[in-house]
Amino acid sequence: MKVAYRICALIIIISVFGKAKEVVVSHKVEIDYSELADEAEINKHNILEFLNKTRVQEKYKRLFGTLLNKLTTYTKATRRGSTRRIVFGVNTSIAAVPWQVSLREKTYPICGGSIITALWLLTAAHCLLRSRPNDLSVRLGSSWKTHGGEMYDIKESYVHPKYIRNTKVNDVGLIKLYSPLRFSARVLPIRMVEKGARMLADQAAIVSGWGKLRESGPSATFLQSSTIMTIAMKLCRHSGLDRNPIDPASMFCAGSFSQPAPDACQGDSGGPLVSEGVLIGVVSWGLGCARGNFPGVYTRLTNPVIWDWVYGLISRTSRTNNTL
Ligand code: 4AZ
Repeated sequence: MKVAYRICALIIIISVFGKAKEVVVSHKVEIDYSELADEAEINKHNILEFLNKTRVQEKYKRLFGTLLNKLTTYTKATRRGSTRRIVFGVNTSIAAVPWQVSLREKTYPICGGSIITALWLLTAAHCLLRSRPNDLSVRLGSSWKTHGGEMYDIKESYVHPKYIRNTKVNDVGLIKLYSPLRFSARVLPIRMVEKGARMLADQAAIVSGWGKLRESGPSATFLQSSTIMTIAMKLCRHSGLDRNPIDPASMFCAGSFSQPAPDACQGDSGGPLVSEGVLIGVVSWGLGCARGNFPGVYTRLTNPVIWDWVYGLISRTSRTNNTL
């Protein structure tokens, strides 16, 4: 009987300490049980007596209380933190979205973009309007906004000829690099959607970038991403957005308008929206960020007016390169 008690008590101790350790590891909350564990080890032959000592019970309660406090503080901090991300996004390694680039004007980050070939990057037209190619550069292959990866100068930039500034119709632009990229696990192109492909509503897609973490907040230093859903045009037009014109030919909506939900924000513009491994959209515009009733608006890459222009440009230069 006594032996059975001892075994039970040992199991309890091991599982309690084991659990505490698990929690500690998974949440990176550190608490030192070694003193208690050492004492338990010394007293293991008389484990019940050891556990029943008031001193031990007090100590255990105290330690458990500390652990609980730390966990509560940690949970509150992460909850607070999560409202500060891409706007409800999560920290994301560049290796998960290796096509993502950071577009800079005189080293100041202004927009996102996507690698579509070794020589060409896709972004939003409105990201290219204010600057000359000489003032632009890109950082790629890094999860951090301000360091790591590689910086490349830009040789040429192009804005869609039918881009309309005040309505953001055909909001797409292309960037040509001086020399082809060396691809790696952190620098890879993304396949662009097929021309005229049928786009479905309620499809999951990943949006990423170093844009603002909340509407009038700071921007991310570490890459953020979030899974959002494509929204049927009929529904989108009934959202809070309908005060502003949504051009169904060159735009589509994604995100949510029934509750505050993940959304792109200022600085994410030009960045990718990827569904099932295919680039379907470019972050274009919205009214504020993650407000609930205003989903994000993305450039519709399946639109032949947009698709033909992109392919026309990138294949014209690869033909020219072939003849060199
Ligand atoms: C912007 O200003 C911007 N919530 C981009 C996306 C959204 C809002 C603003 C979508 O670049």
